[in-house]
Amino acid sequence: MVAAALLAAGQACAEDGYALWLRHAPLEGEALADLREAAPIVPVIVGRPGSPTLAIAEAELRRGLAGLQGYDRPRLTRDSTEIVLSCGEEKGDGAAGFGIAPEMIEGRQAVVIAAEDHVGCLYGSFALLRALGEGKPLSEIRLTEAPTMPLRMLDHWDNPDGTVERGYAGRSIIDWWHLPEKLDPRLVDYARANASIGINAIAVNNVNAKAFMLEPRYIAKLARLADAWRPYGIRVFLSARFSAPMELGGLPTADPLDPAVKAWWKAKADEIYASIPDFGGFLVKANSEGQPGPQDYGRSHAEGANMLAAALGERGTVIWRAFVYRAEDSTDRTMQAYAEFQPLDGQFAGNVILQIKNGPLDFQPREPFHPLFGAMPRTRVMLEAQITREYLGQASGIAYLAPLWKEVLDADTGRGGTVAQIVAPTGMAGVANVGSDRNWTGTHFDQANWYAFGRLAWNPALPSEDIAREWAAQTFTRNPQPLGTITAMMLASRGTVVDYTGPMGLAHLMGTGHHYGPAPWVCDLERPDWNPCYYHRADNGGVGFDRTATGSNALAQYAPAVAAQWSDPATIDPRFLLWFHHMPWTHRLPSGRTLWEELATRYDAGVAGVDRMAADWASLAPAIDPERHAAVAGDLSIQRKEARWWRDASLAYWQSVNGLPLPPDTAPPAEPLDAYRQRKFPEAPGQ
Ligand code: GCW
Repeated sequence: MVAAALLAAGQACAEDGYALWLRHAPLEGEALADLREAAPIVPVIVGRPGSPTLAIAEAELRRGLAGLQGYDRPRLTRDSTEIVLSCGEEKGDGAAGFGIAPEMIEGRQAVVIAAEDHVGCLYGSFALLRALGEGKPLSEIRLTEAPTMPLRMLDHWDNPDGTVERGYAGRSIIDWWHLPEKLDPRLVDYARANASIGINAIAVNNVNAKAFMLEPRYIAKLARLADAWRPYGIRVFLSARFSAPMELGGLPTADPLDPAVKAWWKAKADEIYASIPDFGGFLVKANSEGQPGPQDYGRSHAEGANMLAAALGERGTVIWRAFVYRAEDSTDRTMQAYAEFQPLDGQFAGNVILQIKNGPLDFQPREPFHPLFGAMPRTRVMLEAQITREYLGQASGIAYLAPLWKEVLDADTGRGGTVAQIVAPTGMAGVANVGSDRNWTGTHFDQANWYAFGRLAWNPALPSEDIAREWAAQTFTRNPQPLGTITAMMLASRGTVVDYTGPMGLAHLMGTGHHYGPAPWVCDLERPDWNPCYYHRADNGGVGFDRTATGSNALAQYAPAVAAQWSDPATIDPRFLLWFHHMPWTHRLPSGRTLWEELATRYDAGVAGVDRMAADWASLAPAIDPERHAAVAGDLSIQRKEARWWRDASLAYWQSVNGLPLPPDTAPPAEPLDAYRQRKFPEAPGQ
């Protein structure tokens, strides 16, 4: 009774976040009247035969339209607008996209979703619901869209035992142990959410892979997943351990040029394709962080990748990761992947894609784009982003990552286009952030990162702001005033995290192993390049990594025009200053402040930014359902604490190195440096 009265009054009711952006909450005001009057009939399918994919499109439209009209099932009138799915005969992969337009058909009002194939029609159905969900009138929706990138992929770092490397949202959503007999219905909801944003490929397991996942029993499990996801236009990929021929096949070597090794992989691929005819292929982390690879046998990455590519043949793709670096190599770590791979340009088989992280280090809150983009014109390359926030506060508070990815996608490589243009013919992968938590991603706002990743892989030209607004309108509220507040909070959030964790180009200052919280003082780890000190190089004289010609000269890996924009500390974008330059603490910046003063200002801005988010969110209480409002308020109070901790620990540490007094108006850290150094978190999640 009470709930009904609240609903009738248009009040929000309790929600747990499971529905994601697919809530289809009832429209309000004119938009509601408009859609109720149109009373869409869902759908009339032309272009039979039908398929599971079209059945899903139809069910989604039915469910979504009813929800938006505030009914439990669609209601018809004599003048109902027909929704017509006009699709080609094949299931297809949706690559040609869809069109949506109003039309008169035999004197009746209709909205036609037209596509060359069934998956295109599914994408069009979700797009129609998205536009309505943002409050656009049905009769005014006209869209023509096709995905920019063919491969729009999620990489799961999920282990077969249910743990998730760098996962902060509970356990893996894949219950490998009980597959193939038991398929959690949640995995179908997962596919549905992914299809709604155009994701079409999923690598199901950690790149630090177990060989046994190639055993027949796992192929059966994988086949069950592939069957469940196929109607949603999603293909499965498997992370493969390079040494599997030894571990599973009993061979004495995994040398990619060894005939027995080649034969083993060929037979394995045949076995997989016998159960999964549209298997996507293998994702491989080789000769990186202890993983086996072709270099163990004196072979190159290209020789390793090409051997696997030959085993797959035309049926699939090898996605080979460029994330390699060696402790024994004293070269600046950010230069090692380029040094390793650039000379191999032109040597990779046509069905190999090189997957390159957005920056040359490792998913830091801010990095310049990776110099390999544009530098391998004869190699298919794709972008790897991290949706899970390993280095950006994990699952605390809010950090909306579209601006981070846009910074990279929009960067001009100086070698034939922006990063987005370079990867457009291939694709983009994101390390997934979902887990068994009821809201999927640990915090409600982390859903936005999953959403934004999919939207950008579909269309990298979309502005971060538009994505934030459409997500928030579907997820929280369409009411313009609170919607504007949420959008603004999201847009500022990543810059805020950069400010309180590592401003001005500082990077990799996080705690050892778990990467949670500040630890800029760590200087004594066995591997030099795992030490924060390796990256900040702070001493009494200054701070920052000299990557100019007087230092590591990492700048030389970029196109000359790009290098030029970063080579002079006087003209460089200050956000990258300490990434490329070692500067005196007393160096004067364009702002008029010294470097030391500027750093203190940025840390304070970070803390203030989080306080502002918390206050803005508090002001939204009347506009958001109480359950999610309280959950986000809790997330933000954690983030407020963490921002202060980062600021205080960092300032205390820098001060211990530079011996300078705190700049005027800078509050002293709450505790002495040693207190921060003593904090230990052996139980931190995600390791
Ligand atoms: O960011 C680092 C992570 C590792 C990860 C590695 C990689 C899967 O700390 O946990 O391993 O990158 O991308 O391979």
